[in-house]
Amino acid sequence: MNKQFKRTLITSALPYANGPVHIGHLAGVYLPADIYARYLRLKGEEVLFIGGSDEHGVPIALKAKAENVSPQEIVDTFHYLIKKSFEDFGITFDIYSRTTSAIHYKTASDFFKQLYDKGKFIEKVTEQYYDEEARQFLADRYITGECPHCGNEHAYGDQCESCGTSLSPTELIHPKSAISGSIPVMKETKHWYLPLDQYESWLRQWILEEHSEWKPNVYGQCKSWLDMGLQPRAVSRDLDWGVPVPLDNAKGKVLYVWFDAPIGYISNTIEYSPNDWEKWWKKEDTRMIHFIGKDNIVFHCIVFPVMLKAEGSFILPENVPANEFLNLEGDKISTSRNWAVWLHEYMEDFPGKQDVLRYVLTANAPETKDNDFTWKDFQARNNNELVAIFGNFVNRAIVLTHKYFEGKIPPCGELIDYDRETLKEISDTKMRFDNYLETFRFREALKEAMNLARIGNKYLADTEPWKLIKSDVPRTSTLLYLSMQMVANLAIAFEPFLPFSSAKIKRLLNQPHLNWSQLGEIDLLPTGHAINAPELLFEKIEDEAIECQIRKLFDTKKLNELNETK
Ligand code: B3M
Ligand code: ZN
Repeated sequence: MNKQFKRTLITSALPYANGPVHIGHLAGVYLPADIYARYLRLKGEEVLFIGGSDEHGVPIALKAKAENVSPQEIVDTFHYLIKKSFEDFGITFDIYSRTTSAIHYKTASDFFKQLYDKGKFIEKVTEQYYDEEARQFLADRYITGECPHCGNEHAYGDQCESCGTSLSPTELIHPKSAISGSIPVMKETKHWYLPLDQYESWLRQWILEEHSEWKPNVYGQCKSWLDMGLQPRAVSRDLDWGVPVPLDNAKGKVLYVWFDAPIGYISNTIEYSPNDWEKWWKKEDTRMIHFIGKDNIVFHCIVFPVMLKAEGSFILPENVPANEFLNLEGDKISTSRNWAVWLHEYMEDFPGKQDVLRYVLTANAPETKDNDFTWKDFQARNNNELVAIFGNFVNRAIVLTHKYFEGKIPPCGELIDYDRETLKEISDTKMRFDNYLETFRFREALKEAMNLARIGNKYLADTEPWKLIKSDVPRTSTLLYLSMQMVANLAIAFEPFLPFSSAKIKRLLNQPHLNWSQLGEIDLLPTGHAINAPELLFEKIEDEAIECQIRKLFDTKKLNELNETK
């Protein structure tokens, strides 16, 4: 299907506001979404990039109980911390809002009500654990007990974190309420279910037939869900934290967090643009793209589309380029075990070096398989690639232009074969570049951008203008003319990936107006144009700084081991 789209709605998973964000979030979701948004904007396309905090769900309610504060206090703390981290790293959301906003409550309840009125839900009464002391039903996470598989005595009703098995609360041996510590009893409760099974054949057609271009990891996961057969899913919970179920007989019931959270994309669009939000959600010529991590695939490819389809007036996602996971120094990133590089801590330890992390995380993004972040690799990529190639080339070209031509772009003489070959390499790179960006292959795209810097670096190393200046000024002039055009090209090519560095190059070039369509051109800076004094783009990261980070992780590991043996 070759649809013509007029605008692109980019959504990125709403992080739970119960902890800060780390490199795994950035690499898996927010950097790719931001690169894509920046790329489309640079091409002059109409884009809306939606972000926000997911502030409901049992873990948040539990954390609040444990810390003896209200859930609202928890989400307030983390919402602002997360928002700040995204700003620091240059993630260009058009809006970053939250699911505790009044507009979200209204949008989510209206959505539920719509489906309810249209008869899209089924009602079911089931038996669930109930805490008679606390007088409330217990969400799976609120029940702890012994894992039937490994004997861990602190397993949760939905999962044993020790052996990783998914559980249902009735499988726990000696179940206990996490609220009062009492032994829960079974009691009847009514909930509303979305009958996913009724949408199975439609989903098969829509995903498996019409979207075979989705990434293999996404397509494969959808196929296996569909092949296993879908079941009705409850969209409500017995809980006191969340959007209340908007029905008369539903006291103490809220919308299931995975029902309200994706509606957050809609609420945030309404908040951003109350008068014409519908064009983003209801027009066939809008292309919606969901950026998420692999654990969210079923919700974005199956559950949310079924909700949208059942409502009937909304568009469906055109693509869901989900990523795999990023590990840290060989281990799974874990918030509870503090095994992470937190973005706000990185900002303290490496001020001004956001682009270095953006670079490393994109170069090593878990696009097709899980990947590993190591501090040694971080250092090597900074020192050997950003400093030695990209930074070195830009700096040399600017320094030499100052030294030999008083900081003005010199005239371009006749080109020789070597120049033409170099320019050909640049245009070949550009051809591949756009294709990679269009198809969400950002690692490859970044490699091509870096390749442009390599071409420039090699051009100067091969032609040695610092020697030639003594014997051949006109040839030196041509070399530096072309080199400076390459520098301008780098400012364009790197802008989606390393926006801070790109802005700096533009400042050094004294040329704020460079746009995407000019990529590959060699008359971006006219002869006689004055540039600014050189400044380094990147600096070497010393062993000491890296060792310090590794030590910090080592200490965390020791502490975790100590806690685990207790
Ligand atoms: N908060 C899960 C997560 O952060 C969830 C995403 C919601 S997207 C609508 O992995
Ligand atoms: Zn277990």
